[in-house]
Amino acid sequence: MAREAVPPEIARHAPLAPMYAHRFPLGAAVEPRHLEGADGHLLAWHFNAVVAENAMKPPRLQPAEGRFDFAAADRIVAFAEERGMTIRGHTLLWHEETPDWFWRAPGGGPASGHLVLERLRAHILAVVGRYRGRVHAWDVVNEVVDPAAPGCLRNDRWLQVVGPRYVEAAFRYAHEADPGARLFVNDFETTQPAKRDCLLGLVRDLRARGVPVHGMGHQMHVDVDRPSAREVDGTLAAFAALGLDNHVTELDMSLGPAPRRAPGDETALLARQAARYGEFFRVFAARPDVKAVTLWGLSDADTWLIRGARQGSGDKPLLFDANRQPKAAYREVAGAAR
Ligand code: 9MR
Repeated sequence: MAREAVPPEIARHAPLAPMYAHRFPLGAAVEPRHLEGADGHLLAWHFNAVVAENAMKPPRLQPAEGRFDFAAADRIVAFAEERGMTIRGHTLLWHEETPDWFWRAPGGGPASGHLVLERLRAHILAVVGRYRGRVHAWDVVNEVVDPAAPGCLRNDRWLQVVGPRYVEAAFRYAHEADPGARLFVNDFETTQPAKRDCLLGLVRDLRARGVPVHGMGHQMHVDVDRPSAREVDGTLAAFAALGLDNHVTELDMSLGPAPRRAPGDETALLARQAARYGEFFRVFAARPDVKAVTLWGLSDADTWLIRGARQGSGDKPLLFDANRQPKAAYREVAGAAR
């Protein structure tokens, strides 16, 4: 995007990131299309950090073995670097986003655990190596924990084919590729006690074995009811007590399931949302272990909560409305910085 003057309808609102500059970078998840036009201006005006919502996922970066496509990811990185924004990397390993070729042996048939790990190493060295010194933190593994599983690790293909050591391997490869990068376990519902205990156990065990894990990524896809800011604070404290950094990696706040929303409810829900955003940011600002906060999108015009199967949900989870104008939530977040 050429650096044209910021349109007045954006420039008339105080930019958010500088209000938190003394505490943590404030980021948004974007697709390349958000680098243009009104979204590009909104991103550059209010945020000083960025993460690729999808462009750095393995099937995008390596759709076929050895064939890399960095075009979309590079555009996001270039936008950020031109503006001095920090960049998080998402993600190196996720059961939902592992290309099928990972699991196939060259002659057909299933790949061995050994081959899968070789492929993981090649992928991570290529990706983390390309952005070495530029992407400051990586979600190395995403959503690997399941409190209902016997050993707390999700019973997915990674576990079935490689066994539990895939987690450690991913961290070691990432560290090998960029010893300066901060490396994270990233997951959702980290305030849920059983899930939290699994995650605490996982990172404790990794650290005890000298695996380079530096932080916990808390997605925080929350809603207007749950979890409470106090529960969030308690969870952050539990990870900080292990000496880990906390990153809030995918924050958004759903108004809740559309069928349960009565007509006319929206005003009250948006007010509740605003108040809770304020409470959450007060917790983040008060905790030195919170080293980054990222919103999972820019505005209510385009978020995963209104795409695909959720189209028509009428959800409005972010700080800016569908016209890219600040919501009450923006004002509460700004207020919480003071
Ligand atoms: O927002 C993302 C959506 O556009 C993708 O279709 C989906 C599958 O790749 O992933 C969404 O982002 C997810 C993130 O990568 C991991 N945590 C949950 C996020 C929301 O589903």
